[in-house]
Amino acid sequence: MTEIPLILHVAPRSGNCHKVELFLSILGVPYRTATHDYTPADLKSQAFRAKNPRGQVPVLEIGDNVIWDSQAILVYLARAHGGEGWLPSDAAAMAEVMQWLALSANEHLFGLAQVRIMRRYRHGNEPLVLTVLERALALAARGLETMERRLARAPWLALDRPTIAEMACFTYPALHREAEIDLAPYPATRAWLGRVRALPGFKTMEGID
Ligand SMILES: N[C@@H](CCC(=O)N[C@@H](CS)C(=O)NCC(=O)O)C(=O)O
Repeated sequence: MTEIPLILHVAPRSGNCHKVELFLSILGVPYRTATHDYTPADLKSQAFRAKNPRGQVPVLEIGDNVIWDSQAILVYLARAHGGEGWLPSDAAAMAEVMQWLALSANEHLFGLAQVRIMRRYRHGNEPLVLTVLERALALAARGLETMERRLARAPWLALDRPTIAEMACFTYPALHREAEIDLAPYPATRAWLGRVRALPGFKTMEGID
């Protein structure tokens, strides 16, 4: 059986790309890289957004499968190439590993990585100091746009059925009124909120209409 070649989309000095290259190297899995730059013409192009709606690296292509997000790529590689060792399927052990991926995706990305960018690699004319609200609004829009792109062509976020991706991504968009964020530009996401609400056993909370 011929191996499907792995293509890892990267950009210079990206710590998130390094996480993946580190693991590929430890696993001894062969791959080739496609290097991008941080200009809107590259990472924010329609062609690249078709691979990653967030317009970010890393992205891993395995034939027709395209995976974005360093945490998701690590999970894929661990299960596809690492057996039970790097990401066990035992419920408690899997959750213990996932806690640290969550820390990497939150505190490290929005703490250490942001401080590094601000102190060293601020690109172009991006203002150094955005208010906390401006930064949060930009991230909110990127999250909602990413969901909208997927939900415009599929009923559920990850697979052809509800998964824990729905559990993870429902609540804050559903609380948009409290955040004073208008969901009018996101019709597919609004329809999806309705589908999640219709799941058997759905439980609401104050602030969700
Ligand atoms: N949560 C994402 C974050 C990816 C990320 O922040 N990538 C940076 C490079 S390290 C990027 O593409 N920045 C360009 C941009 O956000 O426009 C992941 O873990 O892959």
